[in-house]
Amino acid sequence: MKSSLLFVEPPRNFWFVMGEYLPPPSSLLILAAYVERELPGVDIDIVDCQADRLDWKGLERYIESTDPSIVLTSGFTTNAYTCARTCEIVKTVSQDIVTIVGGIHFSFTTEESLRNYPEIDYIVRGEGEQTVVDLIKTLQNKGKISDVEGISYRKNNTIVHTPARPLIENLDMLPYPAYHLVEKNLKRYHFTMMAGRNTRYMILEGARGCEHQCSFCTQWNYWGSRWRTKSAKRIADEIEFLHNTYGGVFLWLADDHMGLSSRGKQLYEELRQKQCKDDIMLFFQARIDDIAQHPDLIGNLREVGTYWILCGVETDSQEILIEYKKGIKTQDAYQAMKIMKQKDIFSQAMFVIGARRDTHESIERLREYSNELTPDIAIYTALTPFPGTIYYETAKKNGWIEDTNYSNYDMAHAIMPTDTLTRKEVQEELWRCYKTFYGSVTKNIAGVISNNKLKRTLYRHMAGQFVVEKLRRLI
Ligand code: B12
Repeated sequence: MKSSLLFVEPPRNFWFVMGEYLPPPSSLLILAAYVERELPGVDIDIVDCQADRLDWKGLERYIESTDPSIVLTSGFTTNAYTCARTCEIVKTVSQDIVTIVGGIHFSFTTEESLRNYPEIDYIVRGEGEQTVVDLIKTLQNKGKISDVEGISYRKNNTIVHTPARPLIENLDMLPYPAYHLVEKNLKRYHFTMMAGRNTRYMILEGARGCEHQCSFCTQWNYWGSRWRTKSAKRIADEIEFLHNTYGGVFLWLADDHMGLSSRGKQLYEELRQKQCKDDIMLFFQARIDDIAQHPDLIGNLREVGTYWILCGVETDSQEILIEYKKGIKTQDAYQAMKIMKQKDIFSQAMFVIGARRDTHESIERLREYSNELTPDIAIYTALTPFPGTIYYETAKKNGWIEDTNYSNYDMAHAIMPTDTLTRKEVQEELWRCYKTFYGSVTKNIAGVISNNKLKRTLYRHMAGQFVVEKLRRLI
């Protein structure tokens, strides 16, 4: 079998809550880099429909004209249908093209996805690099598919799941993401609200998984309850490489949390030796307890380019935090916000509404709490039962899930009611959260004319994108 691989980032809807942006297809770039290194004779192409402005018809034409032997695509729950649609288009072009999908959503819904989408040939479960290389080689050599660990597929009328593949122990062995395969698009990747329209946006990965077990999150479960990190040196080298080679400025570290205690200091030591530290805008996610315990490290990381930190505050209710298995105290949030302010870091706080015990009153308290915390930006989300989470299992068992259309699983749509609120009321409460935080005229005027450039951009952008109005329309 000839081998030419086409990685597809399908046409997608963006998450309007964060305004206008165009992200690089990070999962595909990370995966493609490994395949390119391990299978040097194979042709590899990446088509990014967003950046190339291709709609579904355009993608079909692209596939027809490039005639790949294998098409690979990736998605998470809310955009999984775009992967299925990609595979469907592939099969209309030619039944002979093999389709492979991977990522969190498909890994947790293998049976359902293979049943619903006959156009998907193989699902790669979990960590993709070694499995996909093994699968491609096996397809090339017409080998025994059942010997490939970590895949699910249909055989006759049954669905076969081969045993899970062990995780890669040393993430430093992974190559740098294959940005050279999307070089013509580099100038297009941006995140207006976070860094401005013309600032080059790149995503890199420093760790996989999480050692915590939040009940609404898929990540820890997906990565086998482990947190594996690249070395601080490797992360700093990768940052330097992306900046020096491709001009990356707004660099988004994809890790689910920074892990300040275990690598904050080392990362600082490594980055302070790099010249690029003065030119980059580093973004990462961190836990509020971790920030509260390490004010100095936050200051250090500010010195080496960190300018925006996202943290999950979730709720003001200690009971709900316990239900979420979050392992933080509401008090940590005050401390964390204060530290970020002192250290001149833009703070993004994430909140969740719609827990089973949430009421109008409890959500009102959450609104007051989020206002009191005064993060630079507050993002409110509706509790979403992503397949693979503890919450999904509980919600499914109890019949709480009212909306089964995965494309709405974007955390801006209410999917479940609570004990006392209908789903519509949860949606309405979500809108009220944004209205309260961003709707205040005084605050908006202060934001739009703020001395802080980021704050100015944010408020102008929020107003320009009509985010509050878009949320109202979801009710
Ligand atoms: C960067 C990022 C974004 C970027 C864009 C990412 C992109 N390139 O499209 C932005 C900011 C736009 C974004 C938006 C959203 N995101 Co986001 N995002 C991430 C983040 C932080 C990193 C993604 C990444 O590059 N990971 C690194 C790669 C290497 O990991 P990976 O994707 O898992 O891929 C590996 C394997 O899964 C597998 N694999 C994956 N795909 C494929 C495909 C094939 C063919 C194969 C063989 C293997 C394979 O191989 C890879 C290497 O081992 C992740 C968290 C995380 N750490 O992954 C969240 C995450 C994916 N996002 C999430 C969510 C919920 C969202 C939003 C809905 C809302 C929100 N609150 O942020 C929006 C939706 C946007 C939309 N409408 O599409 C959730 C998804 C949960 C779920 N189960 O669906 C995650 C997991 C965060 C979390 N902790 O819950 N996101």
